[in-house]
Formats: sequence, structure tokens, C-alpha cells
Amino acid sequence: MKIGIIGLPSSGKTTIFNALTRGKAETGGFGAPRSANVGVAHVPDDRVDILTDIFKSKKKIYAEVTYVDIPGSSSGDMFTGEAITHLQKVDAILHVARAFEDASVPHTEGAIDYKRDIEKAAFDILFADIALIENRIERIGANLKALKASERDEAVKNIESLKQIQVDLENGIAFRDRTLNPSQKRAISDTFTLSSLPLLFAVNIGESDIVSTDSMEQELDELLPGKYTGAAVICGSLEAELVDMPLEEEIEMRSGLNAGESGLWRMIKLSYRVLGLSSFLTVGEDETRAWTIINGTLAPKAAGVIHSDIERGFIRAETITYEDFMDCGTMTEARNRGLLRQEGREYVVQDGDIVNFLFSV
Ligand SMILES: Nc1nc2c(ncn2[C@@H]2O[C@H](COP(=O)(O)OP(=O)(O)O)[C@@H](O)[C@H]2O)c(=O)[nH]1
Ligand SMILES: [Mg+2]
Repeated sequence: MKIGIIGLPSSGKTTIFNALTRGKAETGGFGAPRSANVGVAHVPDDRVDILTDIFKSKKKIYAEVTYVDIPGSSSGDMFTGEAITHLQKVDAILHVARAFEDASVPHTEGAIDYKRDIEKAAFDILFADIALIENRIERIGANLKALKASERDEAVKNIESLKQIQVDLENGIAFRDRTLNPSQKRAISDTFTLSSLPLLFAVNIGESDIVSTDSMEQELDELLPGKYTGAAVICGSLEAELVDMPLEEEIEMRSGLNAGESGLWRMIKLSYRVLGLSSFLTVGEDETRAWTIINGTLAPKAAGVIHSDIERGFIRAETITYEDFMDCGTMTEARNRGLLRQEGREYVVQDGDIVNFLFSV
């Protein structure tokens, strides 16, 4: 899974990127926009820790989320040509909205107002798609006379479909929140549309607002009711500081500040919820590992996340839930109790399933 980070200049994109990926990218650049930063965040998962101990695995591998910190223009345009090129390759957008007050860090819009920035970002995304659709309608229209009669019917139909989509976009319906009918799909063909990407927000608060984290998140939930959108509140500067600390000190510091769960964990949970993701697990002497799938993924496809050969040669999946396994303690006991199931091609892999794929190639 890959998430593109955008936002106004100095909203704290790079600070949050560093916190999520334990990165060291330069922050506070006010001059010419630099190139994008790419980094990987590990998805914290107790189950992986515990299973690694039980199986004495040589390697422990968490699920991963890749973040791309995408600079916009210094005037605040988030959707420069270069940014779009990056966004075409991500699974979701993470927009950083600044809520921290700091007179030494200028804001392109003047006063700090994260709700305004969130609404504007959502609008700008819709607007980019409206412009794209308008453009396409115009182009097809301009070309109509040159077409043969048979082609013209098709083109006119496409224009009609595009106009329906345009009206919906103008009414605030993003591609992520709708399904297209077959003729609309045809009219859009494989065009990349920004508003089809799930849209996450990170509200970057100052340390003095940490106590309000939960109430702010509740408010944001109401502001962003869509299934494919949501927000997490995080204090970027604190999180970036904490990543370099030993765990005990981090825990102490968090409880001293009443900072609750880590910002990374908030972001990961949000991404999993909005993108509809789960993790399944594989165990063994060599490695214990978590893998990310989209909810509803069938066993062969889940096998393909590990390796395409396993998907191709899929025979069955030996499966047990993490909870059942922990009740049993060993795979032998699980087998004796009949809790180790043999699942076929139609099985929908669930979050926390411990799976052993049997395959032949
Ligand atoms: N006071 C305060 N400053 C922050 C916070 N997050 C970022 N900054 C500062 O704001 C400036 C811009 O941050 P940066 O991450 O480079 O923003 P970007 O332009 O969006 O990548 C830097 O000087 C950061 O140190 C925060 O939560 N509180
Ligand atoms: Mg930056």
C-alpha cells in the first residue's frame, strides 16, 4: 500500500512523513520545492511479536505502508504536474492540514484554520476532476464533425455520460463515493481521476492541543462521513521527536503529555479503515510475517500477495484464526481440536488469519 502526502507549504508534511517512516528528510524548506521523499512505515502488530516468539522465527516482518511526501508549489498549488505524476501511483491521498500555531512558520492562507483547509482540499480535488471532464467534453465536441456517422453516435453518447458525471462532481460527489454505469465507465475509459482516491487527513496540532485529540477526531468524523475518507489528529513535531527515543522513554513522555496512542498507530488505523484493509499472518522458523490485503480477498489472491507462483499453483489454505491458535498454543493441538481448517479457492481471508498456503507449480 502506498499513500501520497500532500498539503499546503509548511503544514508539516515532511515532519509527519519523518515521524511515520522514521525518516530524516529536511523540514522547513521555504524556497523552491524539492523532490518527493519516499519511505516505509511498519504497521505495529502485537500478533507478529507474539508469534515470532512462539515460533522462534529468525525474522520478524511487519506489514508495510509506503509514504510519498509530495511537495507542491511554494504558492500552495498541491496539484502541479509533478505532483499528479506521483499521485497516479498511490492508493490513497493523505492531506496534512495545519492546526498548530507558530508565528515563526508562515501560512499561505494567513490565519490557521484546519477545517477551512480540509474543505478547500476536498474541493480542489473535485475541481481538478471537473476541469478534466470539461476538457474531455470540449475535445470530443470539437472533433464531432470530423467523425463518420457511426462514430458520431458513440461520441455523442460519451458526451452525455460525461455531462452526467460533471453534474454529480459539481454537486460534490467524488468518484470514490459512486459507481459508474457501463457507458459512463466507457466515456471515462482509463483516465486517472484524483477524486477516485480515498482521501485521508492528518490534522497537525501543536503540543498544547494534545489533550483535545479525541474530541477533535470525533468532530472530524462528523465533518467527513464518507466511507472513503477520514481524519486523524496528530502532533507532528512531538511524533518526529519521539521516534528517536527508546520505547520506555517514549511511553513515559506520552503519558506525561496525556498523548495517548502514537500518531503512527492513529494514521495506520485510519488507513486500514478507510482503505478497507486487513492483515493476515504467516508463521514459521524462518520468518513470521504480516501481509496486507483488501477486505474480501479470496485465498488464491491473498497467496498472490506473497508470490505469484503460490497464486498460480494454489491448492488450498490451511487456516486458523489468531485467537484459536493462541487458545491451542501449538499447531499440533490446533489440528487435534479440529481448529486448523482446510480452505479452498472461495475462502475469504480474514484479518488475523494464520495461513499456510499449499501449492504446486
Ligand atoms: N510548532 C510546530 N511546528 C511544526 C509542527 N510541525 C511542523 N512544524 C514546523 O513547521 C515547519 C514546516 O514543516 P515541514 O514539515 O517542513 O512542512 P512541509 O512544508 O509541509 O513539508 C518546520 O519548521 C517544522 O519544524 C508542529 O506540530 N508544531
Ligand atoms: Mg516538506
